[in-house]
Amino acid sequence: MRDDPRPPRLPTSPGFWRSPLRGPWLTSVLGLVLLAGITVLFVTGLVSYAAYNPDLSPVNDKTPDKGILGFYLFAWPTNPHWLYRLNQGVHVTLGVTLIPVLLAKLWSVVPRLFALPPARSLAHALERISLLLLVGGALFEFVTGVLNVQLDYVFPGSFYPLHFYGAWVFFAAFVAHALLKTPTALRNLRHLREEKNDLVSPRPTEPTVSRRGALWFVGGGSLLLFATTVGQNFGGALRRTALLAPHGGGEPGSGPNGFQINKTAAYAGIDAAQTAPDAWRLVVRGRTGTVRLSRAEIARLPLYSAALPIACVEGWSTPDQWWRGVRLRDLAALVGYEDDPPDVFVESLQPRGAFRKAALRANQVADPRSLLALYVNGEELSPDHGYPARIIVPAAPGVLNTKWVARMTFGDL
Ligand SMILES: Nc1nc2c(c(=O)[nH]1)N[C@H]1C(S)=C(S)[C@@H](COP(=O)(O)O)O[C@H]1N2
Ligand SMILES: [Mo]
Repeated sequence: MRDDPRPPRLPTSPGFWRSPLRGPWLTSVLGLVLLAGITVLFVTGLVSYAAYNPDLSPVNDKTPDKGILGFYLFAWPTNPHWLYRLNQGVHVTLGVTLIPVLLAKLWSVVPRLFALPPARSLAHALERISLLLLVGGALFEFVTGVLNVQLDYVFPGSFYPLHFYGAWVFFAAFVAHALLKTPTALRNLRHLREEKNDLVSPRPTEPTVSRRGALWFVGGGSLLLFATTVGQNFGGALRRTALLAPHGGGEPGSGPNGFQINKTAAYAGIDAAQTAPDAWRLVVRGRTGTVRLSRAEIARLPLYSAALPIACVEGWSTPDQWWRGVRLRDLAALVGYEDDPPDVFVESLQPRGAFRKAALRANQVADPRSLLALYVNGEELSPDHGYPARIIVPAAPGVLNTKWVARMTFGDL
């Protein structure tokens, strides 16, 4: 190895970057993994947004100014009942798993980010601007996503618009980048001999690990993140392996109500005096007027059971729980919608907070498994799971399963 008496000290100089691992092969392998992975993240992300039924009512829409970006929205189905659970589990678990690959990919091209001159031509300038959007967008999406899953959110403003608009900006740059680079990446993998390009250091240090070794290291990091995250999609002992997914609120404890809790009753500001049998009344409004029901009166209506999961946007979900309560469509019939259940607007006792109310679409109301549940797994709902009554709808995101329900307005959203 030649020893330069005056080693370059600025990152804009190619000789500053000395790892012998950098080169087209490593960058291409990582790039192709991200091409597949990020495409899945983008699609599951858009699907996840559609699952809120944002075009149904402003209360469901966390991104009201989306305009044309909502072009693809559709009425969210109720089948299969684990649809949102699967979609969001894939979105969050895959996102977390790809973090090491993203970091390794950025590391592998970092000399290029510093290269001078900043632009050799108009085309080159455009390419570099798109790279800035690509790198900035990727970091932004991963950081906002991880913060939403891991922490009580710390960004100014709501997570949803930031993550949603960020996704579109990022994905536009990503498509441009993938169109430009995929042919080269595939070519680089087919040629066994390393081609020289600007990623290969002109004065490499002695290698301490092979390129394949580096790839195993990145893959090992991904596997570790996967193994410590994926358990949040399951119940029981598997849940406890989800060391990296602490979110989801209070300790659920054991027994019939011993499954994941998002916001506890105390956190949501639910006062036990409001939910006491002589204080609480369910108000149901519709075509023929208003009906008020005590919990005992609801319990005397025909009750049905449905095995359905809770699946949160944060990526955790529970196995199917056994809910028992009145069918939403039977409640609709009480206020004048005998054969044509309409949309419903559900409000909870909760005084503030983004999820204290939600709208459900007619197809969700009509599904015979959609319940206003009083019981879970054979026991009264616990306060934290929504006592006196909560909504549970097949395939819907957790957000739409309103707890501590106070009022339901059918039709006329
Ligand atoms: N009133 C009210 N209902 C709510 C919420 C809330 O904050 N307030 N959180 C929702 C969210 S985001 C989820 S994931 C589920 C969680 O239900 P669980 O705590 O019974 O598991 O409740 C939903 N219902
Ligand atoms: Mo949630």
